[in-house]
Amino acid sequence: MGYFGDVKPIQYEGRESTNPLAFKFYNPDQVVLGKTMREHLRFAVAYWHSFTGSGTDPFGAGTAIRGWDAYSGMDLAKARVEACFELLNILGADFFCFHDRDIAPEGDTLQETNRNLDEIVALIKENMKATGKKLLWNTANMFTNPRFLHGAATTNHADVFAYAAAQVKKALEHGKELGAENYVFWGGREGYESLLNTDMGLELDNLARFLHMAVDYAKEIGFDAQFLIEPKPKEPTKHQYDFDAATTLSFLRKYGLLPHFKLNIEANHATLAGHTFEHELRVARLDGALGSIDANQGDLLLGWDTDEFPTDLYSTTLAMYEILQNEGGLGRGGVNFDAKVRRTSLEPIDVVYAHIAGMDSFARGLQVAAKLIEDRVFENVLENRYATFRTGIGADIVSGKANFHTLEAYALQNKPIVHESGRVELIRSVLNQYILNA
Ligand code: XUL
Ligand code: CO
Repeated sequence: MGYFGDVKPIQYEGRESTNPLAFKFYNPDQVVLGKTMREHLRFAVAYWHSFTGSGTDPFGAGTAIRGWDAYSGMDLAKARVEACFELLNILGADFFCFHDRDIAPEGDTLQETNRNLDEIVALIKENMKATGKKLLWNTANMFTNPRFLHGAATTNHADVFAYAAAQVKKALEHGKELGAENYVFWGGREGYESLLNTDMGLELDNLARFLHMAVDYAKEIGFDAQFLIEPKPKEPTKHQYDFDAATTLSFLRKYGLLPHFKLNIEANHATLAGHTFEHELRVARLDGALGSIDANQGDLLLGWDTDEFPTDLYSTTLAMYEILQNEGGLGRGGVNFDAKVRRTSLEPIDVVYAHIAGMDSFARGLQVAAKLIEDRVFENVLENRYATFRTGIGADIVSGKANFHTLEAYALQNKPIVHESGRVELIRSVLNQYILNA
């Protein structure tokens, strides 16, 4: 019996299956638009939710019943590694992701912490070798320890900046050791509580300095992972510097960092920022900066990050539509389930059901998005809607031939403008048909 019960690797059984331990849509080897589903989706399990998390909330203790509960310290860390590779095998997921502090306990000193990490990284490496599973990305947790209460790279205290640098240096070395495809920066404490005591200019400059140093060090050690920034508008800080895709891209551009970074877009972070997931993906994509996604969904009735497993087919379809339109799809990125089972879903098998639900939702989203693209559904909509920019004065605007003189002359002699319907409701009902029938 493993940590997740007596569960065999999950198989694809098709949409009519009633077996809860089977995929209804995710068929890894099925080819969609020239690539297999496995190649398109590159599913990853998030260590922090599925192995480190326990179901705590601000009002109550953990509720999850897990086979590693009896262990502590390094034994606990080792048991979690075992559980991780067991789950990857059950799900047929090729990737996983972790923060340094998810995989090994902190010691009394940075030296001891690093030794703990080295030991677990070696164990992870053995398991990766034996199973062929890969690290989609790793990252440094610079938000849980009280040391980071004023921030990490955006702290007011230079010693904390140095500590954070030491932590990321080590994480980059471990990323290289494990052949990570990406390295993520999510700045949990990189923001501010009050402008009254905040030197925003210095903090942003320092954040950029920090990221440049990370780029330089990765180059120095030959770690060629794709660097990703994960935007989030709030939580834990009231105002996070990486608020959303547009804010983050503008920061990267200002500081000359854009050539070195792409974005890791998370669905629940998008909705917290008042955007849809697909909006954030589109903004990133238009800048050639869509790198990877954190797949989850928020509860729109709640104002915090609920990190639910993604089951909303509208969202997964429109997300996959953006990803398929992205040059090279997700490239070196993937679909990382930054998602946790609900506090009431306390049994280990719930973690398996949750991932099946998420994987099937993205697989279905992929199928529907591919069909929408094949049938040029949205392309036709746009072609009609923007037709006036293909001829006459519109073509002059787009080609750069027009100026205020020619435009004024045109407007003065023009006939009254006649508009056509945007047909949003019709388009939505067509989308429904595709989701139901594609
Ligand atoms: C927090 C969040 C993080 C990042 C990695 O909201 O999404 O787990 O994905 O630090
Ligand atoms: Co995330």
